[in-house]
Formats: sequence, C-alpha cells, structure tokens
Amino acid sequence: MLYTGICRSDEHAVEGILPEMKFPIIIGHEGVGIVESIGEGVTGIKPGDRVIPLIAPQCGKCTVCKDPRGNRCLTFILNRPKGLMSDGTSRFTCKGKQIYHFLFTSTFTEYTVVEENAVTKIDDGATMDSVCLIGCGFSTGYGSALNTAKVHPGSTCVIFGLGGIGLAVAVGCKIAGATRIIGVDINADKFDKAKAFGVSECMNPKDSDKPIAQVLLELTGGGADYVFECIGNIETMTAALNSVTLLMELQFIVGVSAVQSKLSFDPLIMLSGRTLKSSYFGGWKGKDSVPMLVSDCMAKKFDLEKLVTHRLPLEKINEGFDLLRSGKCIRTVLKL
Ligand code: PAD
Ligand code: ZN
Ligand code: ZN
Repeated sequence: MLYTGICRSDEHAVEGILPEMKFPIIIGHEGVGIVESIGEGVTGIKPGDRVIPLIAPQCGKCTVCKDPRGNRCLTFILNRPKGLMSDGTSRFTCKGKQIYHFLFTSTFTEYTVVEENAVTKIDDGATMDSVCLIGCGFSTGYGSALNTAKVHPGSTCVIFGLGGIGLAVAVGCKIAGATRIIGVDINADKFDKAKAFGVSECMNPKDSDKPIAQVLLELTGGGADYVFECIGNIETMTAALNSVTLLMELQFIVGVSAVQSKLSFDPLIMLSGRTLKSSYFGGWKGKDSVPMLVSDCMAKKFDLEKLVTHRLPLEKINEGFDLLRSGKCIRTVLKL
C-alpha cells in the first residue's frame, strides 16, 4: 500500500456499529498501492501495477454484475464468511492469532492481500497521494449525485453533512448542472470549504429554533429536488426525507447508520410520489468505473487534492482519527 484516506466508515468500524464485524481486524478501505506479487491463476494484474482495492468488487458473472443497475456483486456478499477471503481463510496474523479483513480491502497496513476481482489497475501517471480517495469517499459522493440521483440541470439540491462524502456530492451536483446547492452541517467550520466546492448556501440547524426540515421547505419555497444524507444519522435521514419537494422528488441516503437502528416516518408523506433511495459506492461498479474515474481525475474533471486537508505517516493514524472526530479535517491521507 502507498496511501490511504481515513473515512467515517473506518470510525464506524472502530465504534463497532457496522454489521457482522469481527475483531481483531485491519480496517481502512480507501487506498492505493503497487502489486508486490500475484497468486496462482491471476491474469488481470501483474507485479508493479498501480492499483486501487475495491469496496465494490466485481466478479463479472453474477446477476448483479451483469445488470447495469447494481454494484453489490453477489459473489462477494452472499454465502461468504465475513472478514475472510472466499476460501474461508484470512491472510493476516499477529503473533499467531488470526486477523480479519475489512470490506475486501484492509488498507491501514503496509501490505494487504485482496482477491483479483477486488482490485483494479489504474493509470501509472495518477497522483498517488490523492487518487486513493477514488477508493471510497470521492466516488461515493460523486456517484450518488450522478448515478443514483441523476441530478438534473437547474435543480435545487440539499446536502446534509459537509464531510468528504458530502463535498463529493457537491462536485457531482455542480457537474450535473444544479443551480442551487444548500449545505447543512452542525460544524460551521466546514462552510468555507463547502463554498469552494460549489455549495451556494450553508446552514447550521443550531442557528434556528425551527426544525431543519421546515427551514429548508421555507428556504426552497416548498422543498428541494434532491436531498442527500451524508452523515449516517437517523434523525437527519428523517429530516432529509421531510425536506424534499412534494412534487415527486428524491431523497438519498449515503450515510451509514448504526446496525439495528431503524428509520421511521409517516407513510403518508410518500403519497406525494417521493422516492427514497440509497447508494453504495456511488453506484459505480468497481472494476469498470474506478480506472475511468482515475482518468477523469487526470483530465482535471475534478480536483481530489482539494479534499485532502491533512497528511500523516501511518504511525500517526490515531491523530488522523482525532482530526476526524473533532471535525477538523475533510480527509486525512496516511502514507504507508
Ligand atoms: P465526515 O465525518 O467527514 O462528515 C460528516 C459531516 O456530518 C461532518 O461535517 C459533521 O459535522 C456533520 N454532521 C454530524 N452530525 C450532524 C448533524 N446532526 N446535522 C448536520 N451535520 C452533521 O464523514 P464522511 O463524509 O467520511 O462520511 C459520511 C457518512 O457516509 C458516514 O456515515 C459514512 O459511513 C458514510 C459512507 N457511505 C458510503 C456508502 O457507500 N454509502 C461510503 C463511504 C462513507
Ligand atoms: Zn458479481
Ligand atoms: Zn469509506
């Protein structure tokens, strides 16, 4: 591994709120590296290739892989022991004890082992210390706007949570031609950065006595066209659902909420024709899309550098987590 970003999902893993996780585990999933060696029968990559490990692996053969709509490869999800390779083994040990893998990737380490369908070769010329963000955060937000929401020109978008994912949503909304992008965050320190990403107005729910959904309905004259929840909080998911226009528009859940939490809302609000959707890795199929996203980055279609606020060596990983918890960073990239 060369570099890896720290994503809020890694923090969720540390908190133990993700489903079916087993410890001890090597977390981290937003990385880039160089192939050191390959196993028997591997033909798609070779030593020396620059690669991004995939949280959305692609077997290419299952019904989801063959369908242009989905990106959660069944081969990697169904009937598979969590945190292990497909043969049921782990490739990490520490003092003789088995260590589990995370999200098919495990990037907080100098060396990892991934399956051939959970990694993809990228252009050698990419800037390694920021292209790692294509491994999760950037692609997730950007794809949520472009693939899942299919934001239309002239639309009004609301983004709850102006972290790495939320700002990547803003990049997607802007490219799709949204004319109004409203950012919502309880940390006003995020607002300047958000504006640099095309967010036109920023709001702090703490600044008003009214519920945020009501504030947004008033501000938009009846609701936004698209609302993205990029926090992972049940309350903001419900508020987001109540902030979309009554016409027939859409709300998207990008944030990952704690296992066993339940989202509840009055079904009558769906009678207007509202749609509730979710997005995993921005809807991108890993092997097909990641090399293309890297090329788009190199062609300066978007700027990943702007998302990186801090850089640290692996030894200082806990400082990176402190920066995330205290809301002082957008993305910290670790050098491995
Ligand atoms: P982040 O911590 O960088 O950003 C979250 C932002 O939300 C911060 O700016 C917070 O200040 C803000 N916030 C927190 N609570 C509230 C609140 N109540 N109201 C308003 N704002 C609030 O995280 P991130 O951008 O790395 O990740 C965001 C979520 O997306 C998180 O749940 C993560 O697990 C999830 C995620 N989903 C996917 C996917 O494929 N769906 C991929 C990667 C990350
Ligand atoms: Zn598949
Ligand atoms: Zn992530």
